[in-house]
Amino acid sequence: MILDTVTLQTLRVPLVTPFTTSFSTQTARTVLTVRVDARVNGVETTGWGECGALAEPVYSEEYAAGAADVIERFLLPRLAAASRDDRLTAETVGEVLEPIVGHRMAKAALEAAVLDAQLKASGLSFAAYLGATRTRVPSGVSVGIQDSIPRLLDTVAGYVDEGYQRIKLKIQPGWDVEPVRAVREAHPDVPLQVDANAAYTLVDAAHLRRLDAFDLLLIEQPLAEDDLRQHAELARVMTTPMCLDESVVSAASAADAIHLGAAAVINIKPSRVGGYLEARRIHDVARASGIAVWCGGMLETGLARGANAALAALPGFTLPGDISASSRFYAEDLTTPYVIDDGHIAVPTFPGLCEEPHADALARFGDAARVVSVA
Ligand code: OSB
Ligand code: MG
Repeated sequence: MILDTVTLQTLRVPLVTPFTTSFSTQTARTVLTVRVDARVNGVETTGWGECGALAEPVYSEEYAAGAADVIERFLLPRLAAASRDDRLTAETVGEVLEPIVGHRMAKAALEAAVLDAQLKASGLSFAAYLGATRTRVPSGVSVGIQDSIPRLLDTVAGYVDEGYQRIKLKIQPGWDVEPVRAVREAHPDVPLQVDANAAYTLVDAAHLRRLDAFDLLLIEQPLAEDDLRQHAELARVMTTPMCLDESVVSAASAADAIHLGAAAVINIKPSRVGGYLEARRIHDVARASGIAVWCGGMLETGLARGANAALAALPGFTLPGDISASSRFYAEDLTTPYVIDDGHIAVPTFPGLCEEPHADALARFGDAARVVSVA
């Protein structure tokens, strides 16, 4: 692939309802978009990616403005050099950017845009490229921390009525056992799980064990990102399966977590791990070890929601992901909205990872696009 230009734009897309986790309340998604204009074997092609980084470094150390900076200052010059040496493909982006430490969400956005451009040039869908084995994936929903238990029950009932096949409740100290008990009593059979976003410490082990009473599919990331050994210790005293999100940043860290007994389940978020290709490697590692995986989310817009669905259509994704309809977060998506149909999201069949975003949505939600020449 020969790169011509890369365009960065930061959007602020309003959320239909505030989303509260143990680390923040968001009322809009700040999303950095990457557009790549390139040629593959002389054929002009355009690809799009979005960066998973939030506006603030509260989920991980990355944040949208920082991602834009590292892309422009350090990542694009390396991609441009690889392009000039004629060794740039989606499959080489990872190794070309490897000397820059960390910044996985920034790298993932670039890899996605290059991959989208490459697949569009050859007319191949992302699902076909990956070897996906399903045409639709079961849809789960992540439910933020609410003001009261009655409000939580209303919110959950609404999602159950829409057909969501699995409910994930965000928890934090002071919002855990009682809300989970209330939802379990109202929905005795719904597949239910919780996500603490690292809000607890091992001192809370006895308290967290009370969650074992509610037949949860899993507990996601109760402890800090670097507490792998402590997660293993907590896993030994709880019957609820331990799932890691923030702690798993690569296939190597996934293998470590599995071998330490810190993860019985892994949430695979393509952005968190540096891109879809590393996400597939984690799927492969987990599958070889008999560890279940599911696809997590970062409030993706239509630029990445369908690609997540394609990833989740690989055979090792045996639990429903945080792949909900566009309407879960957005009144207006950047592309044709993803819809929930019979509890599922359809895996896209169009070439590439995403549809071209609607120009009017980019104009309404976006700042001035910044074209970076890379020739
Ligand atoms: O921990 O899974 C998480 C959103 C932002 C940051 C972290 C997380 C989440 C979610 C929402 O739970 C998942 C989604 O539906 O996109
Ligand atoms: Mg999580």
